[in-house]
Amino acid sequence: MNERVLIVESTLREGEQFAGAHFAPADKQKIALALDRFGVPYIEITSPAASRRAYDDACMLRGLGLRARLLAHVRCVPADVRRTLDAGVDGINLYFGLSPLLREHGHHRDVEGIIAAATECVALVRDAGREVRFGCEDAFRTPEADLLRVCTALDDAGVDRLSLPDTVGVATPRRVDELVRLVRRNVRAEIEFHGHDDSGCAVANAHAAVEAGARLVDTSVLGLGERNGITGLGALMARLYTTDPALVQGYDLVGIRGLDRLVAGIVGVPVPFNAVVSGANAFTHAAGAHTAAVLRDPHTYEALDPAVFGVARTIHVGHHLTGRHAVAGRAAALGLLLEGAALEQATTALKDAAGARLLDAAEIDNIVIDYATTPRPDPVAGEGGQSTYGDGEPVGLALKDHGRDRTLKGLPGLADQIDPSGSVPAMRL
Ligand code: HCA
Ligand code: CU
Repeated sequence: MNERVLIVESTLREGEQFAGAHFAPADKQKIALALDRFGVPYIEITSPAASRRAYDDACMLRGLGLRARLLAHVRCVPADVRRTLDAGVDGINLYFGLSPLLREHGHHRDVEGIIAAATECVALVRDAGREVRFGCEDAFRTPEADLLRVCTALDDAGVDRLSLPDTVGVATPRRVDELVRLVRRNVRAEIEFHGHDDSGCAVANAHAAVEAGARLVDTSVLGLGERNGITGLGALMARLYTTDPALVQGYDLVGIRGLDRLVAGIVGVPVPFNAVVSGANAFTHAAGAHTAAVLRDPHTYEALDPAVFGVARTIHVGHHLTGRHAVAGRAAALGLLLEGAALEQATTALKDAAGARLLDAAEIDNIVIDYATTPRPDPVAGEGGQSTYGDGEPVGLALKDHGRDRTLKGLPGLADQIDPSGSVPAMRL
């Protein structure tokens, strides 16, 4: 059985570098507690040597008594390391730019100079009895010989982990596989991967790193980070779960949506519509052929079981591609019977109306109701009478149309759900 992947959760470090992110101490506390509940073994934070604020925040986070270990991301500068040790973190993630570009335009040290500076700092952390990691910044644009020279030297110096960051998001899964295997063959330390998403491969690259034997992966909630960010926590969980649930054992997958919303709210951005797991329509089926098949067996069009993530599957009913199975399902959810010729007519009417323009919830339900006036003889007990926006607050479903007022109160049937867009009725199965 596969071992679980160890997440180094960097929302409070890489995520803090997202332009526009400002985490007040109370925000950091909320995020750290939520990540701890989620089950991450490591939380990476900004260097306590970076500012008075960063130092105080590190002390505050340490005082929370988290199960997760706190790792500070610190330059290979002895004074910074000492200050960080004073803050009482569990470990230090050291780093140095290795690629010719970062050497030339950044710190101007050669490979031996990098090794000397890093080795001194590794010794300081080890002497203090804390965990120590070295990160080879821009590893994927560094000549292999230089990378191996640095990795083997710091492995000899006693680091617990060596990280291979794809700092500018140029790597591909195949290249990640090669480089992780190459470094692994030559060192004793565990391998960590940190991948940026500039060209859209951050999750795939992290997955490739795991397949190649990396034990740790850096993530942030929603992938927040420099530029367009890094491997997203929720997306990586979904990817790993799909490969083998053992890879994500111990993580509270049901907590992903809450975490995404919490951090999005703090940063002041919406949860992206296409976010893995948390996207508004991540578990919504629309086309008739899909909905009919999903109603028979969800595996037909679902790689992920929404229940694993605490989400309800929804069937979208207001589309010109909506099929009769979805319409019958919606009628059942409303406690009505709709079948045979009436079902065909209702489906045609719905397709025609939805083909002309976007319909709102009431309009769609009125079409269904118009063709299915017979209450279901065998109502299924359920919530009925209220719809919800996503899994958020309930809204009364008062339907007014065709000269009739219909308030669907206490109707038996499957629970209703309306897409978060508010305009599209869907059915929770
Ligand atoms: C940075 C760059 C970094 C470091 C990663 C690491 C990267 O912001 O300092 O040290 O694990 O992407 O290389 O985030
Ligand atoms: Cu980074």
